[in-house]
Order: sequence, then structure tokens, then C-alpha cells
Amino acid sequence: MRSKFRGTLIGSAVGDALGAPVEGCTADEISIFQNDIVEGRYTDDTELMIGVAESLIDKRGFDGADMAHKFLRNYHAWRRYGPGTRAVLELLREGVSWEKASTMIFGGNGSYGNGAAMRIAPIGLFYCDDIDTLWEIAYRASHITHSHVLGKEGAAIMACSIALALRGYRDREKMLNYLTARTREDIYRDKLIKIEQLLDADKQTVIEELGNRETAFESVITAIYSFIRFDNFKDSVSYAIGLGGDTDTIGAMTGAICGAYYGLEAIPAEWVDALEDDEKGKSYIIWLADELYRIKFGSG
Ligand code: F2R
Ligand code: MG
Ligand code: MG
Repeated sequence: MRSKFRGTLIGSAVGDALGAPVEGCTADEISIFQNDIVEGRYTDDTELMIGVAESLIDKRGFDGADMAHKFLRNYHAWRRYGPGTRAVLELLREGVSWEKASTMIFGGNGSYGNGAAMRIAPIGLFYCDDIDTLWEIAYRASHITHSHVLGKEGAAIMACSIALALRGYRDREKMLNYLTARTREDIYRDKLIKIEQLLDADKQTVIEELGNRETAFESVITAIYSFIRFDNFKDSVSYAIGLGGDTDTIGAMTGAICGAYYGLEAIPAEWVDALEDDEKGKSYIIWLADELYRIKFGSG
């Protein structure tokens, strides 16, 4: 189980770093994508995920004000944040409360970007044995930057997928049935139902049906699909990135689910080796995973 905790967070960071250099490219443009070329720098996806894990560890559970503070403390604009999240972080810096800031963007509608889903992995780990609580906490943690229900729902589905993968759900039908029954929003349910018919589909069809963009409803189900379509970490994450579009984020979300299922040892060593290891790099991310595990299971 500890290897799965590590695999989830490192899998997410590796998927992010692998996809980052080609973020925004089309599938055709990256058809020459080579698995062994890795810059190793992670982006906003991982920087925010680190903040989620740090806050859960410090507070032994969810605390919105503290998590928002961790996001601000870790923020480096050069890691390429989404415009909505950048605006919310500015509002938080100006002293707007974490409950209010996210409701002030996109004309008061809030964001349905995938920025909440891409960072949610630690919540999938921490609340893996209580899906009702996991769903509720995923919504509350998303609200710090993403107040639109579709942004929150995408994050809850992602957290739930990680918990199911951790618990060994890979039987396609079982996992999809669970998520479909749980999902409250039609746009996600409809895409989950499509997965079964798309298992042999070509890339263009998958992009058209499931999406590869930076909105949550055009990326979260794509990551679940990439996990389900293959039987190992490398093929799933390579495929997800090869779809083009929001490659770092779909790579990160696929990597998190795969890491939760297969564990750290299943991630290609050359990918883990290439991941940055500065102040909050690979070693620190492994430490965060171990702390989450220790708090959750009281050992190790
Ligand atoms: N920022 C990036 N990538 C851009 C790369 C910059 C540049 N082109 C370069 O090459 O360097 N990636 C990161 O942002 C994504 C996560 O975004 P997040 O945090 O959800 O931000 P935001 O702005 O809230 O939402 C993303 C977009 O979704 C659309 N959108 C969301 N809510 C909307 C609403 N209510 N109405 C209309 N549109 C809405 C907007 O287009 C948002 O900008 C990840 O890819 C991460 O890696
Ligand atoms: Mg990013
Ligand atoms: Mg991205």
C-alpha cells in the first residue's frame, strides 16, 4: 500500500513532467513523441498537488484556509498556471477569503477548468476508505479555486478513481459502473458510459468523444479511459500524452490513477530518475506520500 501511495504522487508528477514540453500541441504534432525524452520539470499541476498534500498532513485533514495558504506559499508563476487559478491566487493574496475568491471569476460563474482535478490525488489517498467523505472533501478542496460544479465534480470523480485504483478496482465494468452510479452530472456520466465502446477506437475518435482540453469535463474521463485501455503504467501515460492538447494535465491524472493501481515500482525508472529533485522535487514528494500513508495507517 505504501508503494501505491508513492506511485500515486510520483506517477502524477512524472505524467506532468513528461507532458509539459508538448502541452498545447496536437496529437499529430507529437506523434513523434519519444518516451525517453523528459525535461523533468513539473508544472502547476504538481505544485498545487504538493500544497494539497502538505495541508492534509499539517492539519490531519481538510482545512480550506490552510490549503489556500499552502497554494500561495508554493506559487511560482513560471510553472504555467491557468488564468482563472492565477486570478484566484491574486485575490487570496489581496486578502479575499478562500470561500469567496473562486466565486469572483468568469463573471461569477466560477471555473470549470481541470485545475482542481489535476491536484486532487492526495485527497483520493487520504479518504480512500470513505467515498462519501472523499466526495464531499473533493468538492470543498476544489472550491478554493474552482467554484463551478463541473470543476468540482471532475475533481471528485478523479479522487474516487484514485481510491478505487488503490483498492484494486481494475475490472473495467466494476470501476465504470461504480463511477457512473456515483456521478451527479450528465456530462460525466455520458462520457463514462461511452468508454466501453471506445476501447479500440482511434485517437481522433477518442479526442472527439472524450476530449483533450483544459476543461474538467474534456480531460478527466480521458485520463480514466487511458488507465483502463492498457495494462501498464508506461503505455497508459504515453497514450494519454500522445492525444495532445492538455498533455501535462491528462498525463498527470492518468499517472496518478496508474500509480495508485500499479505502485511506484511500475513507473519506468528512467522517468522517475529524470524528475526534478530540488527543494520540493521527487524526494520531497515521496516523503509527502509516506507521511500521508503514516497518518492514514499509523505505521511506516
Ligand atoms: N496554463 C496552462 N497551460 C497554458 C500554457 C501557457 C502557454 N500557452 C504556454 O505555452 O506556456 N496549464 C495549466 O492550466 C490548466 C488548468 O487550468 P485551471 O487551473 O483550471 O485554470 P482556469 O483558467 O480556471 O480554467 C482553464 C480554462 O478553462 C476555461 N474555463 C474554465 N471555466 C470557465 C467558465 N466558467 N467559462 C468559460 N471558460 C471557462 C477557460 O478557457 C480557462 O482558462 C492545466 O492545463 C494546467 O496545466
Ligand atoms: Mg500544468
Ligand atoms: Mg495542463
